[in-house]
Amino acid sequence: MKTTRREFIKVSSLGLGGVALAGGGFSLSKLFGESKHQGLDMSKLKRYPTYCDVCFWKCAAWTYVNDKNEIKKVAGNELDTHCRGRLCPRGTGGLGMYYDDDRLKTPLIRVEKDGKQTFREASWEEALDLISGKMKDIKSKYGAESFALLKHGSPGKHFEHLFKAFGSDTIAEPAFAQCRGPRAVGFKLTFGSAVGSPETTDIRDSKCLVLIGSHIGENMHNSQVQEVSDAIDRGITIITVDPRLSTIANKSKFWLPIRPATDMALLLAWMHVLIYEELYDKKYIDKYSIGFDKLKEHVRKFTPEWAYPITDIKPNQIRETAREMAKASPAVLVHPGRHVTWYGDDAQRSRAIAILNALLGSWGKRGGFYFSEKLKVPKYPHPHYPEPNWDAKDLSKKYPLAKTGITTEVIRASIPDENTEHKVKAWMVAGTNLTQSVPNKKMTLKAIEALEFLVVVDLMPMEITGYADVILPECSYLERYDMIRSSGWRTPSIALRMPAVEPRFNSKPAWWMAKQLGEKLGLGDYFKYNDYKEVIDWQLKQLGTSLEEMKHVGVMNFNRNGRELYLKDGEDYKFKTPSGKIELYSEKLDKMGFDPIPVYKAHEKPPQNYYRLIYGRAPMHTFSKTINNPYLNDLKDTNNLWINPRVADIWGLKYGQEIWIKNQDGKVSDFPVKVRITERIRWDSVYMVHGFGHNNKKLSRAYGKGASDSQMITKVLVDPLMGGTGLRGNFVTILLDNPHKNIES
Ligand SMILES: Nc1nc2c(c(=O)[nH]1)N[C@H]1C(S)=C(S)[C@@H](COP(=O)(O)OP(=O)(O)OC[C@H]3O[C@@H](n4cnc5c(=O)[nH]c(N)nc54)[C@H](O)[C@@H]3O)O[C@H]1N2
Ligand SMILES: Nc1nc2c(c(=O)[nH]1)N[C@H]1C(S)=C(S)[C@@H](COP(=O)(O)OP(=O)(O)OC[C@H]3O[C@@H](n4cnc5c(=O)[nH]c(N)nc54)[C@H](O)[C@@H]3O)O[C@H]1N2
Ligand code: SF4
Ligand SMILES: [Mo]
Repeated sequence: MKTTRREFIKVSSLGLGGVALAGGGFSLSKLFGESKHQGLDMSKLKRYPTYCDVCFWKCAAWTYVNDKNEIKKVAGNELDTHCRGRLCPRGTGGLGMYYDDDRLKTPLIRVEKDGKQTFREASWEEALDLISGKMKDIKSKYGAESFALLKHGSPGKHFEHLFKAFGSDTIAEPAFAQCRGPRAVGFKLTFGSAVGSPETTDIRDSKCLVLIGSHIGENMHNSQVQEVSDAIDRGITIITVDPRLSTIANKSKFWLPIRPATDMALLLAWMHVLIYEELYDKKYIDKYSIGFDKLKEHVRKFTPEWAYPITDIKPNQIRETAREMAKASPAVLVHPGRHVTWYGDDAQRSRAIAILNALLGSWGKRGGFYFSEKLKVPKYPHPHYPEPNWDAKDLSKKYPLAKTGITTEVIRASIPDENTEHKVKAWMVAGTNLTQSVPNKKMTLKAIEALEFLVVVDLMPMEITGYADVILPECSYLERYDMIRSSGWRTPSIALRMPAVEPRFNSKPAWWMAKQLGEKLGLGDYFKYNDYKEVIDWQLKQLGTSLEEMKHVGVMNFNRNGRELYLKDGEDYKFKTPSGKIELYSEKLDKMGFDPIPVYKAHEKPPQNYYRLIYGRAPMHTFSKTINNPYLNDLKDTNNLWINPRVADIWGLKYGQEIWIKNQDGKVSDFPVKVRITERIRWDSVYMVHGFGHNNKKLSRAYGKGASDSQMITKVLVDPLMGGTGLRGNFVTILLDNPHKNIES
């Protein structure tokens, strides 16, 4: 289907303006006023550098503070490649993380009172003594390895150091098995390198961009969105494959509304067209790859006519889009996506995407994938970490290509009646709302029930905190130092995060908690500094600058020192694969008993009256963590369920009607969700934005608003290569009446 080009969602237009326009008692307009600078006299404000923590793009920014030490604004740093001086709406609204009065305020300890469990306030000393005591206790009973760290983002890094010093490398985060792990594995197997974060996609110079379920524009990764927006202005061809007319699909030359779970068939058919119409980059393939003949034979039968009944995409559209890609080659990007844990064959689908890029000769080419360069920040000296007897990777042995811990395997090893080689007895959870971000909540809760101890470090009273024995309140990124941001990019850069104000309430930075715990555990040698800024200053001096200098600039960009950004014509290049070539056929996979070339395998279809549950991002929210943010909640306070008009007709639904959903395993949504009837979604699927449906009443704005996709994901399609948890194999049906009515009355 061809669509007309419309103006693409611009970061700037959705940025400050969007947030400032929001009404409500706690809106930015109140803080900023109405004029160009929202009524602020910028000359009267002091500014402090930071990098944004609302998502993992880590845009460098300035925090503006007035003479009463009130934060007035967070704005992009002009020097920064991640944001090019402009923050996305979430970044602009980041000060809501600071101003949210629902924040955790002081350490809390679970106690029993009159036969009921409750939290009581505690001093830091008491809470940290309790935690270090438990850590020692677990270590002496079961070994340090049995104390696991489940983490995400900045706080996790500080605790990782503590845990490794303590003797535990039982560490995992959702960024791997719930996010981009399959992509890293698929690209590494093929090119010997992953695409990293920020991705090494050269959208700036690309002529054709293919997006496979990657919804840039709703996925608001800042400079990536800006590059796409610029590319649209200069006339790039975009091909979007998505069962939903996403924002970017709406701006694409081609929207292919694929039947969900069948992308592999389309990828194989595209390879077929490129090879059999001789459109692929012959010189590139001859010079850099191995296994072409096997690939050619493999895809011989995967014609567009074969793919049509599987994917619902017409053969002429498959051919036409393949030719568009070839026309732009090598300045063409089949985007690898980011959240790619979909159907359990995700590493193989990522590999198919990598192979397609190889056929188009785009890896290492302008407008394709560039070679990034990153500055290595020297490690602050500390003794060697002790060698643990086992670690998280040992828990993931059945997934031979998992290069890092798998959250779900750490969780499984915490359940007594699961047959695992090692047992986990206690967790620290830092910066991850596990019950929302890891599927199969029932399993997570079973593990939590069996744990001897659970400590949660968070900013907000998120659901996971409700299960903790001890809760430690971290201060927000605007109130703390953190590690130096060092980015791999076209050119290397570093950025500083420093506090603009003192922590609110009785909250503390993660580095401080880690150091206190370290000292209580007799690991003081690993924390030989009084303040983390000493670590940063030492590191910056090794890099030829200093904390003082970085406070003035926030960001420092460096020249490239290593190889060139792109491959030169005919350049010899050794890929970091076993053969030194791009591996279209993988001997390694073959030896491991996996398909050496990706194969299409049919996935389960929705049963009658059920629809596949798909989900994604909204531009103004990050996962579950921003839903209660006063400013961002003003912009969007609930999600709704996208339903095709054909389906709405069958059920007699009206726009805006409240319904409940039930999945294939009988799981019913806690809260109702409003219906959005739209042609923008296929009839076999329903769609919602992830992160809503919070069930902790302490989140005054987020509680009970919308439905949680996570709650419906009880079935997990596990990737046999690397343990990724495919989340899109769940089906829901519609309940018109409140299923909780009797329980509530
Ligand atoms: N169903 C479903 N599951 C998913 C996804 C999905 O789309 N749908 N997406 C997947 C993807 S791509 C990813 S990357 C993961 C993301 O998974 P997570 O990173 O776990 O995402 P959140 O649910 O936002 O949880 C972040 C937690 O960190 C807390 N936090 C925020 N700021 C701070 C801070 O400064 N310090 C501390 N200590 N804590 C802080 C928040 O309050 C929140 O509890 O989820 C994955 N899981
Ligand atoms: N605003 C905002 N931006 C974010 C984030 C955020 O929380 N908020 N999170 C960041 C993170 S950590 C990540 S990992 C990325 C994730 O962002 P992306 O990797 O871009 O996307 P997903 O969330 O996986 O993609 C959802 C899209 O896939 C489509 N889809 C569903 N099923 C199928 C299918 O079978 N085939 C195809 N072809 N498409 C399908 C959905 O309709 C939807 O449009 O976003 C990042 N950017
Ligand atoms: S993309 Fe937005 S939320 Fe993410 S770091 Fe940048 S400004 Fe912050
Ligand atoms: Mo992610």
